[in-house]
Amino acid sequence: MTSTIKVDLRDGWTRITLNRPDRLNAFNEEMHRALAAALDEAADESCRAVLLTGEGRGFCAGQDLSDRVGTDGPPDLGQTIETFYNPLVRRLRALRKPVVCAVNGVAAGAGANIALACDIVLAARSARFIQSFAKIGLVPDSGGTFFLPRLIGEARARALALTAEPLSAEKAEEWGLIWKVIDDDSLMAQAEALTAHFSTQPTQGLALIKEAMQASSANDLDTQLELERDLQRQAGRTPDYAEGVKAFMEKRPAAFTGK
Ligand code: T3D
Repeated sequence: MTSTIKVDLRDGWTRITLNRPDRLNAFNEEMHRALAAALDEAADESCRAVLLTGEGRGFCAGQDLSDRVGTDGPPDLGQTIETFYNPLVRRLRALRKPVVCAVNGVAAGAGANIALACDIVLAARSARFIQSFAKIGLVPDSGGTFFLPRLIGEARARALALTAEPLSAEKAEEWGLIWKVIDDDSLMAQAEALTAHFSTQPTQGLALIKEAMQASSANDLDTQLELERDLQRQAGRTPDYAEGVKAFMEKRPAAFTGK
């Protein structure tokens, strides 16, 4: 049987590919479980960066809707959100290393918001982002109502969520929803190069940057300043910080170990 997730272990980083291309990599329970396991493995310190992408012409079409027909009575969608989607977003955010997302094609429903939960989103020029939920009577999940207004402002967030209109990758970049649009045929090479680069960088420091950025949405300036102080204290105690300063003074590239 074909695996719903492909995991490629590279030198210091991991590429995870959603692998249900016939369904545009829509999520079923098996894929959720396999992805959770892959991300748990990527939490190991031997992995210093993660690349998430999709197989075929789509990145991810959200929930596999064929699993939602023919049930007796209305399904308890809160249950799947609680069991699968919320833990997935929390896992991505909690990984103490950069997660790059290469959106290789359409990202719809939860698929769009899972991309936004990653640290850096690169998208193929042909990709589209669709908050499909309204079309089927649902509410954006997987952090959509959190990420969208923060990234692109409430007016655009509300319109995307209420209309379910597709947003082109170019517009997504222009609006600040994602980091960069890349020509389709260079997307994977550039995404892999960026992830490989992160795997050679001061991993503890990058994890602390992630932590600071994440906390800022809920904090006022004073609280954030205090957090920065505390995180800087931690960063300053890492061997990679010592190496970074030494390498700078010796005018040579730093040899970070991720410690
Ligand atoms: O239920 C819960 O647990 C609650 C959680 C919900 C989270 C969610 O994500 S809800 C939102 C679910 N997703 C959608 O509503 C998106 C549905 N898909 C689409 O609107 C379109 O497929 C796309 C706009 C994404 C792409 O359109 P297009 O024209 O490029 O491709 P297509 O022909 O529609 O899709 C290709 C195939 O994938 C097709 O199968 P076929 O006809 O070749 O056998 C299509 O049925 C299948 N597919 C695409 N998306 C899904 C799907 N099959 C099942 N579920 C899907 N989400």
